[in-house]
This record gives sequence, structure tokens and C-alpha cells, in this order.
Amino acid sequence: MIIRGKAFDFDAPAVMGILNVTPDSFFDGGVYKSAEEAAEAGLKMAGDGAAIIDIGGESSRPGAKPAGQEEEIFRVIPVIEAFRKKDRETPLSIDTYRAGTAEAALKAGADMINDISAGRFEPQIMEAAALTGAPYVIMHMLGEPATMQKSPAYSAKGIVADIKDFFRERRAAAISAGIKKEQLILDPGFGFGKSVKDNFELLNRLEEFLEFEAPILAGMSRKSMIGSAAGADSPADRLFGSLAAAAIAVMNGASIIRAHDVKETVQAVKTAAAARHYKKAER
Ligand code: 7PM
Repeated sequence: MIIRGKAFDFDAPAVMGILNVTPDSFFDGGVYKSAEEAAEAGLKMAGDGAAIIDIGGESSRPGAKPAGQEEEIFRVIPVIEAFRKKDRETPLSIDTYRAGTAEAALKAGADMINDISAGRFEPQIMEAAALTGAPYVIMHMLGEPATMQKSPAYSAKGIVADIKDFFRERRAAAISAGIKKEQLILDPGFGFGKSVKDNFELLNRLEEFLEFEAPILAGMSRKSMIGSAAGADSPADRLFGSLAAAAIAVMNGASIIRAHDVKETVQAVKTAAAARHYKKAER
């Protein structure tokens, strides 16, 4: 896979730092007073070892108010521009399901598209990736943000088989749109229409998604599955559980870990990657 002109083989798993420029994200909403301040936070993440910075301008929290494309662009573009003035190397990902936002972000200096809808909301977003060669994240979500957590249910085949079917279908759509298969990343979408049990089944069975021969992205940072398992009601108290989940994901084959706490997650991921490496060498 090529990101920003550089080859990534993910032999060493990558940490994707989360940079939310939203007033209402569940953990880090409304923290930056200006685009410069947000860009500085991104530069700090790069310094802490983030291989990619994921910039988002609209909360995907169930019940969150959609910002609208104009507002979303107004939030993210100045941050991408400010970041790019100071760092020409670190890949930037745009967290959006809107084709117009993705196009504007790629033009302003972003390098990949993280689309929680997998192209189901605005199919034209896939063309933006195809035209630029930008990597494209296919994330699984059951339905849409407004309803996804209302008693999520999967077929008798089970959640892993259902998500594999989803990946097959969305991957075919992406390839039809002109995205090269080497530029696709798959993500089971922790928390997006999943019970606690579902999330932990996915974490345990992540390795099964390696059959698509695409890097797997896992995003569990400070999510409610961590709160449920660790008894941490507030997202602010979920760092240590998030590090444990990141390590397990890497042990089970994840290549990219999306996280708020870059320095801490880099250490957890490197440790788990070493364990996985020596485990492979053993057999
Ligand atoms: C409510 C639900 C609030 C979800 C916040 C979130 C992912 C993502 C997000 C993920 C990819 C959060 C999420 N999660 N993109 N965007 N994978 N690819 O915790 O798991 O940041 S938003």
C-alpha cells in the first residue's frame, strides 16, 4: 500500500492518532480553540510516533447532530492546511462519509479516506479515492449512527460471517469505482451496531479477516466496550483498558490501531507486535 508516496507493509503495526475538531465528540470534543492549536496537537501526535493522523469534523456518536458538509469542511480544511505547512511527511486521513468533504480534504493535503459508511451514504466518495490513489478504509457499521445501537442483531451465520459478507460486497463496490485493491483497509467497526459480546467476539476473531489480504484497522480507544469490561463509566478513565485492547488486536493481526493516546498506544502496540513476531518465529 502506498500512502503519501511511501510504501507501507505494516510489518510494524501503525498507530493512527485521532484528531477531532468537533464541538461534541465523546472524549475530546471542543478542545481546540483554533486550527493552529489543532494542528499543533496533530504535530505532537506525529512526534509521539503516530504513523497517520485521522482528522474528523463531525461526531459519529449515536444521536449527535450532523454538522452538514459546509460546517464539516469549515472545521477540517484549515487544520489540514496548518498541519501541512509544518509537516510535509506524516500522512493525514480524513474521517468523513461525504464525497465533497473527502475531495476538499485530499486537495488541501490529506492522503487517505476513513469512511465509517463504507461508501453506502455517498457512493461518489469512492471516486475521490480512485482519482487520487488515496487509501480507503472500509468500516463495518450496522445501519446508520442514529439507529445502530438499538438492539443490534446478526444472522444465524454469526457476526464474523456477516461482516465478511459486508467486506466482500463493499470491496467489490470500491474496486468497481476504480480503487486498487492494494489501497483498501478493512475495519470491523468496534461499537458501530455491536453489543459488548459482539465487540469482544470480533476482537478475539480478528485474525479471520486476514483472509482478504488487506490491512486491518481496529478502533477501540476509550469506547464503551472498554467501560463495560473494566468498570470505567467515564471515557476519561478508559486509557489502560484501551491499551490492553490495542495489544490484543495487534496480537490477533491488526495492522493499524486508531487511538486518542498516541505515546501510550505506541508502546502497547510495539510490545504486542514483538510478542506476535516471536510467536510466528517459534512455529
Ligand atoms: C460514538 C461512536 C462516538 C463512535 C465516537 C465514536 C472509528 C472510526 C470512529 C473506528 C474507524 C470514536 C468513534 N470510530 N473510524 N471513527 N474505525 N475507521 O470513538 O472504530 O472515535 S468515531
